[in-house]
Amino acid sequence: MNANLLFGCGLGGSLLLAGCGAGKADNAASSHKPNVVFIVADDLGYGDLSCYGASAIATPHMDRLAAGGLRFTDAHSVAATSTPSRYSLFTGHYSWRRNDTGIAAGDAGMVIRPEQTTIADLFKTAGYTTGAIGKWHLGLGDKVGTQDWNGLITPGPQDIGFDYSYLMAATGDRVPCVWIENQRVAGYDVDAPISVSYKVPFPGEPLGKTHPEQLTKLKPAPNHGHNQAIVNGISRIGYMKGGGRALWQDENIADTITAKAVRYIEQHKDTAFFLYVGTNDIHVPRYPHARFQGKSDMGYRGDAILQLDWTVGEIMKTLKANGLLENTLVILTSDNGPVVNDGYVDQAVELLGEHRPWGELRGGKYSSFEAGTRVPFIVSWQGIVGPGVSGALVSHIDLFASMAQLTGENLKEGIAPDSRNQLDALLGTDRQGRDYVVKAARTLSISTGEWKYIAPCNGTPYYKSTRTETGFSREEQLYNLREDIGEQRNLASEYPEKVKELKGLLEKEKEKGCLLR
Ligand code: NG6
Ligand code: CA
Repeated sequence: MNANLLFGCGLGGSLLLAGCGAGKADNAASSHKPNVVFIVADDLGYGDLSCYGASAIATPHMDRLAAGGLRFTDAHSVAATSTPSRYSLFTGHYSWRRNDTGIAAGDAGMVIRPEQTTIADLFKTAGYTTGAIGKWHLGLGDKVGTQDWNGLITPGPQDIGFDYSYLMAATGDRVPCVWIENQRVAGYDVDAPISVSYKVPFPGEPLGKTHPEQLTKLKPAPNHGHNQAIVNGISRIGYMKGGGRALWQDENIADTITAKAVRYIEQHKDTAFFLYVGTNDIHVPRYPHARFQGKSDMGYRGDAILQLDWTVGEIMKTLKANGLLENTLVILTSDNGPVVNDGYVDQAVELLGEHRPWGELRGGKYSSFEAGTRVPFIVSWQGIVGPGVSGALVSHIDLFASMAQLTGENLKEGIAPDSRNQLDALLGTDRQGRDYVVKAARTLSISTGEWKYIAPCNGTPYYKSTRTETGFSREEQLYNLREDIGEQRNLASEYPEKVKELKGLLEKEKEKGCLLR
């Protein structure tokens, strides 16, 4: 079949309008289906980019992406922390329907089970080659604590649709602190076999709490944990022994992820590819490369934003250099909202100044208030999308079904059950998007463009350690986001009908299962 027909004008709705309707079908035409790149930043806040209003920091590369593409103002991750957020993005299944999708330990078994169909499987079925690079945080291996870090770790990304993977198992602040390439430790050091435990320390191994003098790069913040295994002068969550030459250097993490992503693009430029890049920036421990240290006025948190911006710039530069911009859909977003102090003494709080990582929103990472899940979201596809700003209500949950539409695949019953095709919203021809989005923290919330309801729960309203307003309350909460984007006035008692309506929608969603812990 003529690919130009399929992907220039033949897809009906979306591309017909976006591509051919705009008279730019030729730009979309290529010998194969459009490449797709998801860049998922970590803990990047709604207000952390200059294109989203930040003035204390400049993010020129991400701004350029936004200026040439579509910048969304009402886009949501499914959850306010990483594991459940990424789980939903990859599976099109609400993480809160399961009780085992909470923040994964570094030795967690793979949260997405091999029998599940992921967005990577979808792309593979559509003839793509698929890659996952960077932060994973979805567990590896079968069951917690059973991985052999010295051999093949299985099941893994290959069992859920990724042909290639180069990953950190969990987070920068969790052991094991090694890269895992195609389910084996990259650069494995035979002289330093690896053991990992989240239960007991290894005798003789230095810990943050017992050997603070070895914390040459970052110290854990009081009352935040992060005082266990010391790797590379930084103490982590969890215990680890060995690794030797395979251990990562935190200052090189962004360079490594960027280099791997660049190489992936270069190697696959002649075939349709789907690439997921999970950046480590701007999660803790923030320890950017010397090139970025001190380059913002905000300490390492700001420097990490600049480093992230550079990563995005390098990826875009590579697409451009290989002539791929007109045949590649790029989505840049964040897994959850921002946090300033998340466990290390890095002066993020002291040097924040006027910068508001959450923009005009309330709350942050972990929170049911908007900043927990309303995230930066930029769609770029030269000649097809934008430029512009879209207020359409969109959610990561819909990426799966939207990519099915993009690639011309039908989703079988039961696959990505919570995902809906919103390709037109992603490409900008529909400026409405969803009727409502459901977001998870300790409790669920639901918002239409205008109204927001937060279900009552018994969580604490304020996390002292991270200084987060959680939005958790035993009372029902209703906010009018059009008039009160900062969620200051609870209108639940004034608008009981609205509460009933939103609660009803939420209850209906929950009928298909809710095991939120
Ligand atoms: C928390 C960690 C936090 C961060 C988070 C996961 C403590 C006290 N805090 O448990 O530092 O690692 O988990 O963040 O341990 S996420 O963005 O990957 O979900
Ligand atoms: Ca995160």
